[in-house]
Amino acid sequence: MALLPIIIAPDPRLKQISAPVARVDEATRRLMDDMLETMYQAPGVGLAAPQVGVLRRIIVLDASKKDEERQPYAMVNPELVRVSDQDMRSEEGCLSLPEHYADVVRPAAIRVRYLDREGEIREHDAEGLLATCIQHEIDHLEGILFVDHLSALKRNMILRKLTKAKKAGKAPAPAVAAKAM
Ligand code: GNR
Ligand code: NI
Repeated sequence: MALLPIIIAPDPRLKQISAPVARVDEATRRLMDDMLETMYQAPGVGLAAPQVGVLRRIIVLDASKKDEERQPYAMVNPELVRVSDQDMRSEEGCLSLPEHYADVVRPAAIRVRYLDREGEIREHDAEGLLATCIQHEIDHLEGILFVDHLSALKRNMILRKLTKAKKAGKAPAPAVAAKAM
């Protein structure tokens, strides 16, 4: 197991479309394990492979509460196969946009289809924080960040601050209050 460095925006790698995984093999499983370890350490509720510089369609998540048992998910080639008509607005953060938060509107409930660690096709229904995070992570695989759902004004304000922080050689602590919700 290893901790992987998380890429901070702005960075061209966060804008790329990630490629499907052809086969879930040992290397895929090792990457998923490293991503989970990195996510828990951050701490974060989810992590997408492009955030650690791997442009492959792999995401990991755990939306369990602090006092609950861990509930890790590792998904390969995830896709939304159902979304609710009803939307939900919730505050999002991103390990690649440290210290910035904003409300994003997305479908409240979803069904995701993916390959699990063994390469088996699975489907999972989610709502609440897990549904939000699955959509946020799948966005990463398309090169989309949560700020892309905001007005240009709000988006540019956040991106300008991150650019300044990078120029100042500052790597802000990626604190996303993962389990505070
Ligand atoms: O840790 C995270 N918390 C979070 C909170 C609300 C909505 C989405 C997220 S995902 C984020 C981790 C991350 O950046 N994943 O890509
Ligand atoms: Ni993110």
